[in-house]
Amino acid sequence: MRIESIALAKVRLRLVHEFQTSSHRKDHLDHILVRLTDADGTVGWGEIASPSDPYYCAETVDTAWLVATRYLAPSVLDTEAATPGELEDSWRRIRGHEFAKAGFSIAAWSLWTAQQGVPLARALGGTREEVVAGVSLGIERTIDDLLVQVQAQVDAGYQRIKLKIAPGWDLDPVAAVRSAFPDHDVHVDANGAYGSDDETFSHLRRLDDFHLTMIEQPFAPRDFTSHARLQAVMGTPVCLDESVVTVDDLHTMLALKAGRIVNIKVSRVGGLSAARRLHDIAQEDGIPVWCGGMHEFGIGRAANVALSSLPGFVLPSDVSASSKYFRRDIIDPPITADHGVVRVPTSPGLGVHVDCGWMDAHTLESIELDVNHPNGRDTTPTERSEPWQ
Ligand code: OSB
Ligand code: MG
Repeated sequence: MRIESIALAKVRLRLVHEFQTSSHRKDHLDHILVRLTDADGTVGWGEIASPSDPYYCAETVDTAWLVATRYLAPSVLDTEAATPGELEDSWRRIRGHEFAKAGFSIAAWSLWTAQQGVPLARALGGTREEVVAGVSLGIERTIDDLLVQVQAQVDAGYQRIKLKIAPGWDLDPVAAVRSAFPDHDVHVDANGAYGSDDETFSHLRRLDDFHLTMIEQPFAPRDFTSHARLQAVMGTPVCLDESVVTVDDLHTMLALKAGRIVNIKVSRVGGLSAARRLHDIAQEDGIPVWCGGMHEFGIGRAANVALSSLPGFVLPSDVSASSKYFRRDIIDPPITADHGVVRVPTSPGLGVHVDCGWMDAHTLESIELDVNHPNGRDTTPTERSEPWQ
């Protein structure tokens, strides 16, 4: 492939239900969609699913836009590559900015697999025809509100429920959900909100009573040693999310026994090749993995579904149906789940169709770069209907 043009669009979709983690609350998402076009006209779509604010990781939508327009797009423009990995090599010297890179990586894989006529999942080494999805539920104002949310998702067919926790919102909501849903697969995610003092350790150990599948990222991203200390005294498996960005991080986790499960997020690790590498290492070490999400629109979601079809993804992934998040997704048809199970697309490439009209109607800003406009030209739609629907 030789990339002839690159289009970037910052697109806003409102969430059907606002979402609160240990750090903040949000009711909409601004993701950057990446469209790479090859010299032969083949198109590949990707998604930069960075949060707007630097609370989950250091990146934001604004840093991603800067890095995408100033560094990533110029590095792929007019570059010849035989495989997605070769295109990813063109930005190897850029440090960090994994979310921005992931958007380009997904687009490169989408384009290449479309060109080869193979489904993305198969090209990645996926072996499953369907993947089991779980839902991730935010912190609610009251425990009753949370129980309503859990009931709605259980009614929708999901078998695995992940609950966000934070100091002050942990044992009581978890006890309430466990007693209402004694047989469901329940796990908790703290997004690094806890301090690592002795009192917190004894407090978190009490979660062992609720036979949770795992506790995800209780401590700060770089704090591998506290995760190792907690895992040594806790029966519930510790799962790392924010801590594992690179292959070295995974080796550190394994060497220190800082957890027993890994959440692999395409965005957090810088793309599909990196995600697959982490999967391969975890599989060699017998560590179960699952695919985490960032409330992706249909493009990023399709990439997550493809990744989740790899054999080491043995736990339910955060790849629930589009309808859990958006009234209408930017892909048509949207991603659906049947009893919490999502089918892996079998058509070539990403296997989803982007609804460009709906996307344009929600585009806040867009730019296109090609050999005649290497610095980009503004393509922001002038007639935007209602970016808030
Ligand atoms: O920690 O997995 C996380 C969303 C935003 C930031 C961090 C996380 C999440 C989720 C949502 O849990 C997962 C999803 O449904 O996409
Ligand atoms: Mg998490």
